[in-house]
Amino acid sequence: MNIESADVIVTSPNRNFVTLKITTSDGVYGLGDATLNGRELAVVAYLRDHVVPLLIGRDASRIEDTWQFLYRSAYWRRGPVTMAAVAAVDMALWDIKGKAAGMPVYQLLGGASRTGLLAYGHASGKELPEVFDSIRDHHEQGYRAIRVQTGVPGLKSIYGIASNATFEANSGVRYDHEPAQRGGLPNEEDWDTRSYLRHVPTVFEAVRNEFGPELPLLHDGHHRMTPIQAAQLGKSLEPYDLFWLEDCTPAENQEALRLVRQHTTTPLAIGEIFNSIWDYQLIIREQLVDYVRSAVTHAGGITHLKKIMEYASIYQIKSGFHGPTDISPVGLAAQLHLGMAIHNFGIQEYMKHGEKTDRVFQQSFTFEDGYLHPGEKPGLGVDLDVDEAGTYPYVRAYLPYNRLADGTVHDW
Ligand code: KDG
Ligand code: MG
Repeated sequence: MNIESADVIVTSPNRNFVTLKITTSDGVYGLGDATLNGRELAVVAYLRDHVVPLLIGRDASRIEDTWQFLYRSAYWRRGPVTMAAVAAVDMALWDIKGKAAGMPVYQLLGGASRTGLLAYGHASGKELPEVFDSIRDHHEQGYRAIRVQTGVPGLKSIYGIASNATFEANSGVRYDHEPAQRGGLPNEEDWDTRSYLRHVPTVFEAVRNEFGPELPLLHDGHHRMTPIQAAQLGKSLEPYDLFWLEDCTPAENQEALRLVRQHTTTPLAIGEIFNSIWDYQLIIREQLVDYVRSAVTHAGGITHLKKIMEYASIYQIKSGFHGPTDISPVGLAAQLHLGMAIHNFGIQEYMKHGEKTDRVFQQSFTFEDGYLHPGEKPGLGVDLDVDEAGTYPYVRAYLPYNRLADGTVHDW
């Protein structure tokens, strides 16, 4: 089972995806997701120019060894580009191992620890009535846990609100929030933390009054607060019993969370922009968070995220893997297999892809009654139609950024 070829496939059905396809000498192939939203071609170059030549002729069954070789032999470690590239190789090799064994990957990871994976969807709206409609709509789609993002009075456009502009830019496909704008340059959005801190608790109060105490509700702060502001928000949201408050501060300062923790019992989730276990070293050891947000795609693949989750399990910290539309169906499937197998699964973010994406990637995972399941196909259970993929060429897309009223660039 030596690796005979490795191809990088870039496709853009509504949004950009980067997929690695590894084929072995016995004709088995595996897929890995390497999509890094807004910086996709950096990973393509890293894979094509630096990683693919190292793969040819290697034994495809040696997953751990290949991971260690790619991580250590580069000398330059970590970083989103490197770790997305390593992740894609890792996923593809797990896919191959599953196909060779005739088993879904979750069986190779230890078998099912549960019957399905609780998923949360994204409800949003500029004003309260739209927020309510969006929550109802998600209920009807079967979601049993819902993230709520709201507009803020005085701010034109902010993270997390599905807008008509995004809808049009994505050729009329309703993504519940796809922030990357296709073509052109990054959108500038505006931000005011004090207005946000005043407004958000009023929305959660209204949502609880309308939908009752049972529904698990989540909220994403998207790295925009200082530690003391995050502490204030966590405290003011306590009466509304959030499932979690996500990315309340810029995640690279792990110690900031000590201060947040001292002041609030609102559960915290962090890590969608982390890419290695080292980013979690302090926050897991000091139990500063409750949920690990990394995606298989951005944190070195199944092999590495499994290690992060084993470390987290010592402290009763659970998973809440990142699953927006910029994780391809291959990346999503990989984390569903991992989520099935680990004991400390918490919840899975799930935004549905558009129809075109579903035609490019044939999926066998299912979403029923609020629960995801990776399916029973050998490997990861996702296939890629290369011809269909070829009909959607890459379109440059950028994530937006924020400025404050005085023009200062702010975290988005
Ligand atoms: O590419 C950026 C998105 O993945 C991110 O903005 C989505 O924060 C996000 C989430 O929680 O899904
Ligand atoms: Mg987030």
